[in-house]
Amino acid sequence: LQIEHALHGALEREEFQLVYQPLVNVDGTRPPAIEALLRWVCPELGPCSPAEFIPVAEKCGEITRIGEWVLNEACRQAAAWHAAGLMFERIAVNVSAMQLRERGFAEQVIAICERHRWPPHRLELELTESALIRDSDALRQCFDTFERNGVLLAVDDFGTGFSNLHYLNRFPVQRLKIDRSFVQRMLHDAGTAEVTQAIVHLGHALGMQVVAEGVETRQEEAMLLRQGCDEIQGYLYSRPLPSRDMAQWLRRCD
Ligand code: G
Ligand code: G
Ligand code: MN
Ligand code: NA
Repeated sequence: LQIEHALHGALEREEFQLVYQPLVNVDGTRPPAIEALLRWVCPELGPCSPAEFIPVAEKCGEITRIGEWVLNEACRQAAAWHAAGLMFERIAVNVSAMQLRERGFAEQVIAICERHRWPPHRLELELTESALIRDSDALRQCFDTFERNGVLLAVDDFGTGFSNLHYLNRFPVQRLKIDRSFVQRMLHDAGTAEVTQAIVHLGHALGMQVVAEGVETRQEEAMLLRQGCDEIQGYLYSRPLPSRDMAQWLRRCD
């Protein structure tokens, strides 16, 4: 209730900010991608994680406006970086299952791309598995619009939910992101390493790329590379950074 109260009007008071974290392409043939992550410093409650306030925003309906702000701000920033000559392959934005179910969501996404002249094929939406457990005409239409326009889809935190593998194959998903809990355990637990290897094989069998998130050490990176992972994300390369620091990181990387 405290969070719900504090969320009300937080957008107007400009309390939200995006930070950015790179996803590094393993073979170095493509520039990195960038994921936008939402941050909220509430004047009363202090810093509040999206893991805490997104579920509240979903329940009270604020997610619609907050999600639109995130998409708009991420595309605005991405277009500004590209205009400044910074190289990166795509911008990834987290989208909640509830946003996906809103009427006209796909059209809103395309309109935001057009507003900032950001190519839709350079925008990736990160969905959780909960968005993919059911099929419906509305969801199908939404995904059709994304596919027609080239908007990319990734499944975030893969392995922690209950994906319907049938839908995973039918929906136009280009990428799986192995949840960081697997990465944290894989060096110490042979069973977990087999799970990450199986996810890489599954993704590749479905024609998808596979990303490992939460990679913190060279040893984790080495094992993931041996397993055939396509992209690596984690503190090993960079923590999530404010936009100016992200721009610097991209310049150094060039
Ligand atoms: O960045 P951090 O580790 O605090 O993120 C915690 C969780 O919040 C992660 O699951 C992440 O995917 C989610 N998250 C971060 N930013 C956004 C956002 O803009 N929208 C949604 N729906 N989830 C987000
Ligand atoms: O669910 P999602 O993958 O969107 O969550 C991303 C969150 O994971 C971000 O909030 C970010 O702060 C966190 N994160 C990113 N890289 C690492 C990492 O290497 N280690 C840990 N512990 N957390 C990470
Ligand atoms: Mn994510
Ligand atoms: Na994740």
